[in-house]
Amino acid sequence: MSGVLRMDRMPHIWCPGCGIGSEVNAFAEAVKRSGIDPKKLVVVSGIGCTGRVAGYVDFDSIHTTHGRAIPVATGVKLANPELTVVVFSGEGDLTGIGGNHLIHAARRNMDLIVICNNNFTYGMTGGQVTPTTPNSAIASTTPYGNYEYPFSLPFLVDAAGGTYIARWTSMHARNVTQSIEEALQRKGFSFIEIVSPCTTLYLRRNRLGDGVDMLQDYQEKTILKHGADTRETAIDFQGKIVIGKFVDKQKPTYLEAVDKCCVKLVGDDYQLYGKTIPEREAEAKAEKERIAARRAAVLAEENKPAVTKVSAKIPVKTAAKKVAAKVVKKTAVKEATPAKKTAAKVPAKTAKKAATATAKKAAPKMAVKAVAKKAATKTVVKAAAKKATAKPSVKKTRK
Ligand SMILES: Cc1ncc(C[n+]2csc(CCOP(=O)(O)OP(=O)(O)O)c2C)c(N)n1
Ligand code: SF4
Ligand SMILES: [Mg+2]
Repeated sequence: MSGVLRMDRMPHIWCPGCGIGSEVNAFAEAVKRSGIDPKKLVVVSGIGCTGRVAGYVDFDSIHTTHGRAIPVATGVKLANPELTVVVFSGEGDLTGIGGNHLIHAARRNMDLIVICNNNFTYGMTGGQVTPTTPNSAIASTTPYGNYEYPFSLPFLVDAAGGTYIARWTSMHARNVTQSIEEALQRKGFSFIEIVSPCTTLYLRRNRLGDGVDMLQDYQEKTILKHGADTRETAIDFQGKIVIGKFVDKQKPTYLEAVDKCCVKLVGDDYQLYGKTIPEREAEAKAEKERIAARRAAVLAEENKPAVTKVSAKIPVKTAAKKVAAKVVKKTAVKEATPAKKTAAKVPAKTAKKAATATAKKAAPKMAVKAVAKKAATKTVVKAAAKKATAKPSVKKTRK
């Protein structure tokens, strides 16, 4: 995950079994696979446990005030339309205090990707009821059970005008990655809800077990239904959870609508940030091609077969040692044979010197040296052979 997450900030603050970690992992994977230039990606979070995501990603990011992630992200996008802007926040932040911003960004088809961690509770502040807490569920503020009717987020965002809407649980890591990858490639308002366990507050207070119990529960209770009518995606307490990609449609984004209106007023001379529409379109096309090339490279790397030859992995030093051991395994006499061939070429004086030096050392070592240097004389060979056969054994050398 290095290059995507700030590993120097680990360990993170999330509780064991909390779903946020898996979601961040899936997000990191999606970014890596998408081919998006990390320098052109911005992550914005509000306040809450999920809001901490902005602090862990290795991109430009903003940890903004409670409920204000979407307006801040909108500002970033309008200031520099070349950026890909992702909002990663909790359902309390996005649909409670920030609910107004959510529906208006969806209505405008603002070019944003909103990843909403829905754990049915205000995790960071102690487990209060939120706009998605299922009816009858217990929260710190509804100790006798929630008597309100919750939002179904896909239905809310669909009604408001969102153009890409999907829902998964934190157990569906691969689907989450695919959805985020898809959203990163498209224009307009994308909303991805991820139902996730808040083990410490929601699960414990409702006696639903731990994180693993909830993953099992998700496995049993989820119904995959791509293209489902969002009116049928409500979640009852411990009831079925409809998951899938519900909406994927095209309509002009906010910036495209602004362009269209301004061209009508100003004519073809209209410029945004000093660039005409054809200039911006050409730049966008070139960037798209760069993204496609990077994505193809990442996918090709993923499909590359792993290096299987063990020998290729052996570090040079180890390989050398192995060769040496092989040489030593044979007796010194045997090893001396190739040396014999070169013996005649070496002057007698050198031979005497070498013989004295090598005789002091252990025979196996000497044998290795002899082969490597190919410089032993007949005398050396004889001396080495004598010593090697007489004393040191292979066993001793292995020690
Ligand atoms: C203006 C304001 N009101 C209230 C708070 C307190 N507060 C901080 S986080 C939070 C709830 C966050 O819940 P959610 O967005 O669901 O995130 P989670 O912790 O569940 O991931 C609240 C109410 C605040 N920080 N600022
Ligand atoms: S309090 Fe809940 S949401 Fe927050 S980190 Fe812990 S389990 Fe996750
Ligand atoms: Mg929450």
